[in-house]
Amino acid sequence: MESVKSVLMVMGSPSDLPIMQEASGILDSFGVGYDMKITSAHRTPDMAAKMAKNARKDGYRVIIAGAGFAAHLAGAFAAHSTLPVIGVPLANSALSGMDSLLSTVQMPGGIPVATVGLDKAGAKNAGLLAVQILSISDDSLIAQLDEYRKSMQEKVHEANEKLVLQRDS
Ligand code: RP5
Repeated sequence: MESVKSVLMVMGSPSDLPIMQEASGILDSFGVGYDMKITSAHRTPDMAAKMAKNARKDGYRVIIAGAGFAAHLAGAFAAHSTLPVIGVPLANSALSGMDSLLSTVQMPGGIPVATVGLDKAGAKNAGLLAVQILSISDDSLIAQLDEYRKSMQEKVHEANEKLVLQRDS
């Protein structure tokens, strides 16, 4: 099981925390170590750049970056690090996240950001994608991922059984 802090999770504001906890919840449930920091591409650009530049030598293997509005945090981290960066666009603006989605996903060729969907489902998938990346070199995570998928399948089967029972009653 991963015990070191393999994931650096950053977000642009404390207001992003309730959504980004979907990602940390996944990492917790898989026993993956992480650090969580507030830093902003716009409000604390030097701090964000320094964190990104140091991320690999600090021992992290994946970066998750969540931000809303003109969301440049994931791109800024990707600009300063060759670690895989997963971007989570947040839907907290007057444009309901269309701004952060496009800011995060539309990276110029050469600097990739693996952008997941908006908000809670996106943050959850960011956590899972980080686990999947780490599973390349950690067999215990493969077994847990298999178990996670199996339990999702069982829930669907159970839901179908309930539907049949409701129809027959
Ligand atoms: C972004 O601006 C942050 O990621 C946050 O989603 C958004 C609004 O921040 P606050 O004004 O709530 O601090 O940089």
